[in-house]
Amino acid sequence: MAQKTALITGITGQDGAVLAQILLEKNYHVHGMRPYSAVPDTARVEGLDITLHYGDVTDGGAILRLLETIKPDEIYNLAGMSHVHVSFDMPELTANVNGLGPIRILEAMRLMHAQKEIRFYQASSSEMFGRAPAPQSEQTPFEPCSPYGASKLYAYWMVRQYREAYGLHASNGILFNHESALRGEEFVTRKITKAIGQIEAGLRNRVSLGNLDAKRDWGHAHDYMHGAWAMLQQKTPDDYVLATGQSYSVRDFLAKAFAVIGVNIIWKGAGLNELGINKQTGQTIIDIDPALFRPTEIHNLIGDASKAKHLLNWTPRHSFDDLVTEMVQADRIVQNAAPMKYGT
Ligand code: F7E
Repeated sequence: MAQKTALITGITGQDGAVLAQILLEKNYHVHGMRPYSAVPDTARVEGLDITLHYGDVTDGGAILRLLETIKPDEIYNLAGMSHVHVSFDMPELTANVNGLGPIRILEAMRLMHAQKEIRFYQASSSEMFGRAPAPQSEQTPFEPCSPYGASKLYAYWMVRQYREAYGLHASNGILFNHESALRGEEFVTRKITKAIGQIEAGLRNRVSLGNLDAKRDWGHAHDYMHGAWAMLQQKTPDDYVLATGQSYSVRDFLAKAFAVIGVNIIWKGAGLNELGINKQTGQTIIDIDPALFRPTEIHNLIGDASKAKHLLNWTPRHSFDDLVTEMVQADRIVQNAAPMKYGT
């Protein structure tokens, strides 16, 4: 079989790095598009046999030229303004990158359609479900409650529009939260595991967090990027939810993560005055920072991935316990044996 060529936008993020490794293992030529950054941002893809190109989903001309140059078989659009809380402060940028960005790629594909069929994956998000009651599946009506969720929902509909109107092979992967040791430190799971490593090493005393009672369906990025690849191997484009079907609160994540280093938490106080105390030492290790609460919050996400299980034969291989343990172990400074790498 001829070697395939893939283009990954957002290759410098967690998902881009994990997907690049998966595609290299499958013998793809992997090209990555990355935006200009004044500070080094390629640590996650260091040493991988890939070709990096400057480009940005806000620059339609750059995208078209890139597609004409590398003529990919598959495009994975992982570029995005991915932080939900930040999207409240930058709604226009969020809409431009997450909402219009995919359209610039789809337009370029439309222009090239006569020359070559290109398959397109859009990183849609469980954040589009917002306040819709759990469990959420492909049939659930969307109710986004953040600028991020609304921007992703616009892109979701435009993917379907290009698929139906112009016959493009374009699919939406509606992915619930997915994490790994490569997760950005601004997301709650990695923020917690990074802090645990530092607290254990005596480099800090505590971690400040926002809403501890929000529940998320947390899976492993490696499982989810494998699912993204599987979507583009289908003859017909479609939309799929990827999720574990189980949800845990931030508080549950904290308890499991601290337990990995042998620390039990006792909760004292309530609301903004709540504290997490190290049961063994009596020291405060968790406190609440009101600035970390969002103007509107999603309280509970639980995905129903039956369609992906049935049609893609996809099933998550990592349990919540595996995920938490892997992330904490990777961030341990004391007796840290694990290099920063996603699990297999
Ligand atoms: O927040 C709560 C916060 O920022 C998870 C992105 O990949 O998944 C991710 O979005 C929960 C929220 O992820 C802190 O309020 C408490 O309820 O890790 P997160 P997210 O917003 O769910 C979806 C599927 C995406 O598509 C997004 O791109 O944790 N929380 N305290 C906190 N969150 C953060 N970040 N920091 C805190 O201190």
